Amino acid sequence: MSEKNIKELDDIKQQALLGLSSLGSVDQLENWRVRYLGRKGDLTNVLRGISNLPIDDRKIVGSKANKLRIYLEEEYQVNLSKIKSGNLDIQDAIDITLPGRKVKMGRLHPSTTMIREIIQAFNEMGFQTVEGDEIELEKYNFDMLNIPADHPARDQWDTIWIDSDQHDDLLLRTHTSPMQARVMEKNDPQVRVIVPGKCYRYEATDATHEWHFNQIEGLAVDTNITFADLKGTLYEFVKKIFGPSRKVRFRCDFFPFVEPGVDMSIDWNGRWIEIMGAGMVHPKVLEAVGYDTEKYTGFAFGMGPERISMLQNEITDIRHFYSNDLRFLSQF
Ligand code: FA5
Repeated sequence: MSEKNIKELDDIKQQALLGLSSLGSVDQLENWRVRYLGRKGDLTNVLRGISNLPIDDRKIVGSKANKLRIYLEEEYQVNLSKIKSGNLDIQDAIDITLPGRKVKMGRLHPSTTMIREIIQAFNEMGFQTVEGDEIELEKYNFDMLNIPADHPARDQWDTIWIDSDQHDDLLLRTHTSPMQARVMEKNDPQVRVIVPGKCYRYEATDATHEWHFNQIEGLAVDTNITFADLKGTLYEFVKKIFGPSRKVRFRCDFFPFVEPGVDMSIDWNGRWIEIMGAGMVHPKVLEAVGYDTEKYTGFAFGMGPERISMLQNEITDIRHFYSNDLRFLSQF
């Protein structure tokens, strides 16, 4: 008989403690007290029934029930003072008189904003966006672009090589131009793509040079593409980004993968700032991907969006972009 009562007391204890753990206010605690310790409460019922038990059981059950009553009363007091001191009472803990504070929102990095703006300008001119890997093979970064191993032009792109047991020809791409070859290898003409992405060079940094930066490559290949198409496309791009009256300068430049080659600069308070290299795709590059050079011609360009953002937003040092200073980043 006493076993049944003892089991009943154990159950009451278990339920009472479980109920206690989810209480948050004085009212809830009072309900809890009435349920377990009140005149008609679960534990009081057991205590009342003790007089009907056989004499031996009375002692055992009575002592256990009394211990439980004392224990639960103590728990009640402890929780009451906790709630009153604000530790537990969630409702009372919220000070609704505290003025609201503005939530700090994140925002796009200025490089990302610039890249998206440039991509949009070219998408509107019919260029499709593709992306490539930052870890590249020497073959695509150099050889396929008419820059063989002994070519002095390689020095122009100081390369960060990747140590690997299996490969001795892995590098962090120094420009986005390897994607020219990769896109043409996979697609027959016509091609009209824009390729944004990160590039890396082992070079000293200064106000206009970072060792890691973004580039946006452009490539158009078709029948009858001429240098006039290149100039027209880039003028249109400058108009879209800088407005109709910004001065632009083309100058001859050398890149082994174009012929003729140019660089394009933008007027910045009376100074020319170079923003991209460009030119007509070299026949050797077209040949390397199996294009018919009698039939197809193309133009290509590669620009630095951080440099363009500097011009657009009057930023005097490119190193701000990656120094993670919120005073700088939050201005854009
Ligand atoms: C190239 O990287 C050629 N691949 C561009 C090209 C593509 C030419 C297609 C012809 C045809 P260059 O090293 O000049 O060229 O870099 C192109 C642009 O990337 C620069 O005009 C500049 O805007 C940006 N750039 C280059 N080096 C850095 C650097 N260290 N930090 C920031 N921007 C850079």
